[in-house]
Amino acid sequence: MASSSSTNNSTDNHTTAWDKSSLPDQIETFDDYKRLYALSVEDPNQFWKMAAQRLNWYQFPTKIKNTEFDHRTERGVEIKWFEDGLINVCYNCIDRHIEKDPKAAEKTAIIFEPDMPTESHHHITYGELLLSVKKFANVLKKHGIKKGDRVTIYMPMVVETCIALLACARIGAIHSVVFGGFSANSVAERISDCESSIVITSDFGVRGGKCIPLKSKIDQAAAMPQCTTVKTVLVFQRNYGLENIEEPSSGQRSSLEWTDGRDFWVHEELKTVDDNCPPEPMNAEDPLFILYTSGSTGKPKGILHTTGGYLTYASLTFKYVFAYNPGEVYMCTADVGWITGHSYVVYGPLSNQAITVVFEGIPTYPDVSRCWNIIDKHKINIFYTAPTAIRSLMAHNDSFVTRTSRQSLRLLGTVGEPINPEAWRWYHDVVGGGRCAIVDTWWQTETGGFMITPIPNLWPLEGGSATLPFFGIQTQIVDKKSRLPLDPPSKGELCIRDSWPGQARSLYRNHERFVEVYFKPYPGYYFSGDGCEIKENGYHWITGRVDDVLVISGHNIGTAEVESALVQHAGVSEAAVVGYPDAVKNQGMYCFVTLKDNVDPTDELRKDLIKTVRDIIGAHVFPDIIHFSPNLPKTRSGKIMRRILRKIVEPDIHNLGDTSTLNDPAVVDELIRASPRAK
Ligand code: 6R9
Repeated sequence: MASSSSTNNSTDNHTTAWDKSSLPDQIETFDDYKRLYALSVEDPNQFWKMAAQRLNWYQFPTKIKNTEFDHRTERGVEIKWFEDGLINVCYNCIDRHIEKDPKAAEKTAIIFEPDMPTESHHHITYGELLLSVKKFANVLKKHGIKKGDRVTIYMPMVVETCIALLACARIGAIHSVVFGGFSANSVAERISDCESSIVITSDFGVRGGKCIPLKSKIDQAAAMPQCTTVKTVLVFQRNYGLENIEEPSSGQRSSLEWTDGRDFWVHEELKTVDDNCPPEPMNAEDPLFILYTSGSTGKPKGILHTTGGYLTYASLTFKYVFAYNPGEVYMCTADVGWITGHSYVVYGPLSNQAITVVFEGIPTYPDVSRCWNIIDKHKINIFYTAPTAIRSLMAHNDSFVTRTSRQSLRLLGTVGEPINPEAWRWYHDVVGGGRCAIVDTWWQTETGGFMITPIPNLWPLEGGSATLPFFGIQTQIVDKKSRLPLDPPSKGELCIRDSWPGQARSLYRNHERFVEVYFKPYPGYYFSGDGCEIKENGYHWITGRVDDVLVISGHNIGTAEVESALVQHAGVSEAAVVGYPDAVKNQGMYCFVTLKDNVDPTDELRKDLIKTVRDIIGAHVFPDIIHFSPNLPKTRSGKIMRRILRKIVEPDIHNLGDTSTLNDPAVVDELIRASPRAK
């Protein structure tokens, strides 16, 4: 196995001070940040060459950056990083740690925390992970999978899922993970879009005390007319201690349907292969994975990430933003079905030889202390989750948190949505005991890794602001009306001026749509689809998706701002605000509000909430309708689906669009029944 070349040995220097030819181990001061940031935008070739040196290449690239953002040029939008480099992602996540120090084989890579706290957890060492990955990669090979083939992965949050990703990366197959909550129909759509011949799944998953059938969904998906490519289904067995699990229907577990010649148990297949599986040297621009995200309309978008740039970026952002120290225990609650799981459960942590926790369950099972108990149980130092989880946990008595110790915590993080200042404060004061910084990381499936984020303890935090851009990221606010770039301080739509290595290269087999969605809106820029305000001090405040701005009586009102005001009221747990057409004011403001436990939905409270919003934002802001609802429609990754709420209040309830990503579709019917406008 080739390892570091002589120009590529910076990993050995990490204990020494920054010598300007390699990146420092950690960013220690604001001055260091400023100096390196300046270098990263003035000389991206030098900066990203140093970042790439943190990895081990078979052939270190001679070309670093080769990108074009302007679709009007002859070349058109094209993004290439490290294009003549050869590298393997799996090798960088496992083998190289052991080759550098054989003792690493005995060190923990993954801690598995099962859904049921009483079921035993286990530690998987780097040595064990390597063996499992090699063997599973050989199972894939045995079934004909080779470099460039697409592999659909439909799995629960278990270690085997990480093994499946890494095994694909090892042999150069392109994985497409589909979150285990998606319907058979959605899986079928995603399988057929990328034409996978193989699906990796599990007999079932376990989540929140319930058994979730996965294999049977694949049976259904594979039987659908649009799904014609599946030749092989590899089935993991969720076969450890499973008393007290609620089955979806009687006998589900015992009566798995089986198609001979297509379906194979992984544990049986593993007995037939050896453990010799050298990693495949991949070109830096060979695809690593496809991950589907829902677009605002139509078919899901198959976001395509490639090998060298993605890993360089996921690895460096993980190291610096979590200021990760060897031996620390890190936990991210995201599912591997989302980009956060790809970059910050698997690839970012493992490429840094971190200890990463894989949590099978949910934060509210068996009770709302679960996350804090896990932190104590595994002595977690870094905890990364989503604002929606924080808000739902915050709605309960603080004693669920304070009865745990949480002394091991050093750093907290959030991702997925703007965090309202109240939730930020609670997370900081109650969960972190006031001791831990919070990294509010703004990024997207398309960006591969963190884009705007604090680096801990280098500059003051302001709850609700993702603060400053990461190295190499040049943010640009543009004005929606004039289409012109605005100098800060400014408020408008958030674009990025130049490429970074972690950026998606295209949509799978649909470059045209990629250019259409991300590059045509503001020629020469990557358009994020988010609104943002950059204040005097340079801090970035993400205001939510730009389609979430209301124009009421000539005033632009960010729905996120109103939501943040509503949740400052002591009785409110969560709020979602959307507009509806109004002949007089252009739009009216409709607020869906979830109250905390034991708070009554009275008219008195309605008035009080309107007053709260006007007090906080201004008298020009007036919630027209306040609709109390115990639940809001959410995606399975916890984002409120405002698109559906807009349809309910418009009202246009017969065109709700794609609802396949909803966590609980019944919520929508309930809202329609109770809405004064959905008649
Ligand atoms: C990583 C991830 C991307 C969208 C993004 C934005 C929202 C993510 C955020 C945030 C405010 C943050 N978002 N992080 N908004 N502050 N720290 O979530 O990827 O699922 O593709 O969603 O999420 O609206 O555009 P993805």
